[in-house]
Amino acid sequence: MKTIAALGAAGVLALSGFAAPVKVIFDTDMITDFDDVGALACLHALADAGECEILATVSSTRGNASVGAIEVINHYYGRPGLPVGAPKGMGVMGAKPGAKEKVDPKSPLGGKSGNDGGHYKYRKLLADYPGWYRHADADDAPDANETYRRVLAAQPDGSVTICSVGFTTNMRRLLETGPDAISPLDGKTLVAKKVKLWVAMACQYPFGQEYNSKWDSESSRIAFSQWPTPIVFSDAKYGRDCFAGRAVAEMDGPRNPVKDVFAGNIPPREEIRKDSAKWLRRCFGMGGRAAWDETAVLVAVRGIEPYFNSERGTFRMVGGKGDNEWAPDAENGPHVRITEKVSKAEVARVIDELMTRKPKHGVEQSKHEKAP
Ligand SMILES: [Ca+2]
Repeated sequence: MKTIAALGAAGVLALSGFAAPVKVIFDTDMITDFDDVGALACLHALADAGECEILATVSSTRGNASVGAIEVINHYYGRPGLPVGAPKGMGVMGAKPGAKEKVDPKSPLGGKSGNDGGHYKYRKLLADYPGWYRHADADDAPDANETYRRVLAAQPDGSVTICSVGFTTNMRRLLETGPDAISPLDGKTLVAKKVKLWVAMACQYPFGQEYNSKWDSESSRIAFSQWPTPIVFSDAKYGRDCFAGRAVAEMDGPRNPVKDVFAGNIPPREEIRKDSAKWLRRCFGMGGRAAWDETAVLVAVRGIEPYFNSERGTFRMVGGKGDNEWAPDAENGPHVRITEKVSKAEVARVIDELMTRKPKHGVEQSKHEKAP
């Protein structure tokens, strides 16, 4: 069994420059912000280049268009059959974090004033790309536990990287699964046997509330404290001023769902320039949107070394309100947090280059030119 003690954070630091394609399960909230779309686009571009193999793409939210949005992007890149899933019975519901009510998938599209926390962009994606998805409502998708267990059971030992850019609900639920028809192993044993690494976009460094950790904080507490493999964190501080996506928003050529999402949600340069409060500049920058999730994909597929330095330490959830802390521990820290190495502008250029690549096996562009 591969444990943190056996491989250790020190071993993670050497995990770069993989010769074989990295086997990745991608776990995203796809509920409000849209760096998730950039991250999934980067992952597909890296798969097209033979750098990774995408095993599954699951949502960490439910009662919304998250799974359908994932499927639209998978379809664009010519991988419409990728396994998907969503949590059942717990987790962040609806289109606004913490919402108790389900959002009606048939509700009017487009308006930015609705109480949907920004999920309108994903419902719009489904409306604009009809026929490109199988699950309009994430609640109709398979249980993420089943997807995880089926995919993991079929893979070689110690071969799978999980890249999470959303909530931790699925990881917690997976750890709590028991033996079933898919595998005689319980969740924790299955993870320890099959998973090499969990790359998590999480952690407010050095202390605070981070979006992905806090909204299902009990799952974060359980998952991060009980996870039996190394974990690398791409923390909120790293990504918040690494801006990417304007390149894809402004690229020439036919429309596509990645371009649509970024073009529809990045403010014009002039608007940012005039923003006296500098709020837009902090959120978007001239380069696009903060690339929290895309950096996690780079780490998952290319490793830490090409673009990042790192710090060993311990991540833990503290209290009951979704706070976390990071305690540096260069000698014995079980976790790793990425830090700056090459400039963030250079990292953003790498991300932009990936996001603007034409899909290798993508659908015929002409087929969706007719969409509104
Ligand atoms: Ca996300």
